[in-house]
Amino acid sequence: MRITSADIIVTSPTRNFVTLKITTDEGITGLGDATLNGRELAVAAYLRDHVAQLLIGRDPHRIEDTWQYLYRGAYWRRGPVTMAAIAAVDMALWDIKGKAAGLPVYQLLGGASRTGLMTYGHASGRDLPELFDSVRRHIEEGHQAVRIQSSVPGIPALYGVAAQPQASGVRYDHEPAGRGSRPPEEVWNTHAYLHHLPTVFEAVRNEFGPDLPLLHDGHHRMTPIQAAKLGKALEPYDLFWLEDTTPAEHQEAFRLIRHHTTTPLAVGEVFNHAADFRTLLTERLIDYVRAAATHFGGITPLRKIMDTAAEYQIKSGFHGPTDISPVGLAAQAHLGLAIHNFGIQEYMGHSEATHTVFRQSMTFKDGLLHPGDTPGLGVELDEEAAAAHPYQQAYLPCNRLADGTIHDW
Ligand code: EZ4
Ligand code: CO
Repeated sequence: MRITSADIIVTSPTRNFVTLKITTDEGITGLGDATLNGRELAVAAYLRDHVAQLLIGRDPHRIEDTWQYLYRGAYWRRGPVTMAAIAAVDMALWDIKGKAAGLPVYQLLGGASRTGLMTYGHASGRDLPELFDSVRRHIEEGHQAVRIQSSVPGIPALYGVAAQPQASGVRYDHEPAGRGSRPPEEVWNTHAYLHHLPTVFEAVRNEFGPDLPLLHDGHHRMTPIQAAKLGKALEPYDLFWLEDTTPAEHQEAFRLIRHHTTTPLAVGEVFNHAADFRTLLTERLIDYVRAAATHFGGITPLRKIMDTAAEYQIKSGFHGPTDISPVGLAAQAHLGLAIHNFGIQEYMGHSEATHTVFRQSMTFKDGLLHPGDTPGLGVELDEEAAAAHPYQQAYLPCNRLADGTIHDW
């Protein structure tokens, strides 16, 4: 089998998605996700102008060799644009291999280690009643765990908190994506946040009892000592994890956080290379790997980092927001089903418009996510539907302190 073409499809059903479609001389096609929120067209150009021509004529079965060729052959290593592009090729080749074998990708990765994937959804509220309603709705939808984000008095708009009640159709703070040519700006106040958040968790525990697994995302906004303080303050509420406390390129900073708190830690949604995790894993400084197949170079390297993590009793908690396409989500669902050290899968569910463009075999029932048994990744792209939703500029927000200083997002 030989690759005959590699096409890049950019579509924007509520959010922008970049998809690579690889076609072979045997008529089998494969899909890969290359979506990098806010920098989508850079990855599309990288694939179209520099990668597509390298794929023509190659044997699609040679996944490892193709990965190494694109990684080492570029000379310039790592980086989110490069690794999202390589990820798309890797996923598309796994998709093709599965279709050629007549097997879902999880079977090629060793077969299922469980019946399905435990998930968590994103509950949020501008006040406690709204937050409680949102938690109840997520439990009714089948989530076994819930991420808790809440407004903070004195901060007008906040990441992770829907701008309107979620029942009114606004599913998330950034969906539909904030269209426009520059990021919206929000205000941030770490002191107010650190003061308020433990009171929210106390209220949620009082309302829902001790058994519901609760998560929280700090979105890289704390210093290491602030993160340590928050982890300690949240200990009575027994979190499943506390995510992205401090920018994790400072891997050594997690030593300080770890020494001060028993709250489990998760990090890595912006990582794109195994080296980003080296100190965190080998010193057991975190509990969950947040990488996404789409941003970490695909299924192949994500499998490798999870095998390394297993040596240190660290589990998966792959990044599953709606700015990863159904193809990227399927890729990590197949991997999560196969690996032994699966932890939890973030699952927000894509919008209806996204489902008209990407047709999926994935199911979410009885509280478990399953990638389905269709050969390959189990996602098909309706190119006509995709064309009806052309790319639109859209950016995640950024934030500033009260005095105007730009802060980590
Ligand atoms: O901000 O996906 O855990 N989820 C998150 C997401 C990220 C976006 C970035 O593209 O932190 O909301
Ligand atoms: Co996050």
